[in-house]
Amino acid sequence: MPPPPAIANAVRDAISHDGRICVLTGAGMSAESGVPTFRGTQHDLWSRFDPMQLATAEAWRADAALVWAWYRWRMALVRDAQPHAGHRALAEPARRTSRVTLVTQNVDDLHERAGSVVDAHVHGSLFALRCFDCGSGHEGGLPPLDPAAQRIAPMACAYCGGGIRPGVVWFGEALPDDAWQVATDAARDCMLMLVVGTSGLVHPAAGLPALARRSGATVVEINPERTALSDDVDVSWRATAGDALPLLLG
Ligand code: BV8
Repeated sequence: MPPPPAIANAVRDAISHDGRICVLTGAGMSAESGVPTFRGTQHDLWSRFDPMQLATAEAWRADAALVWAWYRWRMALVRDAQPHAGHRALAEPARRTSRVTLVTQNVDDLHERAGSVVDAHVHGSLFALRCFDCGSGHEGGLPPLDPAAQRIAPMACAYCGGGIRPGVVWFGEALPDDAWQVATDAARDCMLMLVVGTSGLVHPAAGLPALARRSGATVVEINPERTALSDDVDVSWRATAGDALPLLLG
């Protein structure tokens, strides 16, 4: 199934006019690599927990061992996952032109492992560990994981003894200034924005497509389902990232 002509033409126009292309990805980008989405219906060890509840500083203060076990499970799952053809297709144009800015809401490293340079991880990274209390980075390795463990005491900070947390942005926490600046600049400056695999429910990242559109860009959504963004994009392609991106960019 070829890309819808409107989308193929938008990509061709952007490239032929040497226009900037901003790609915004969400959890759906990693779904075909086996990484569960936030709002999907996966049945696993953690499906009885609500990520919105666990991905918070409050949850960490209340039960850091439960939250840390959830992240250790997610880190191991990402480590075992492989980038798919969609990740690799996104990495191609970036090698050919510096006009592509990749902004991701995802905290995994699948884009990087496919060869992309991620210009902005607006929600941080699973693997950038730091102290919850003093903020010091933690470069050490991780102790062996018991995959069945549902509570794992966080490692202690070498400097202050506080708990080592994942370097992600929890709900209620501010996005990293530098990543957010890159993301908003790219949304304002791009001629085309490809929005791949996001429900458009998490702010302020969910506002990036509207910012791009207000700034004159063509906004394309690639998602097998309708989303909160669908009424405000120029064209939607009901397709998965792994199917659509190789057809569009390969
Ligand atoms: C902040 C890291 C202020 C953690 C994540 C305005 C309006 C309403 C609410 C708010 C607002 N402003 C702020 C808020 C509060 C809150 C928020 O947005 N709440 C919503 C949800 C009600 N936002 C925040 O708290 C943000 N912080 O605003 O701070 C502030 C300012 C100054 C000082 C202090 C504070 C922080 C938000 C970041 C939260 N952290 N991740 C972790 O991962 O553990 S967000 C988390 O959701 C992931 O990063 C994920 O990427 C992200 C977004 O979700 P999606 O990526 O869209 O994933 P989802 O599962 O929802 O959808 C998947 C989609 O993929 C679906 O559409 C599906 O159809 C599609 N799909 C499935 N398979 C495929 C596919 N697509 C393509 N191919 C496939 N194969």
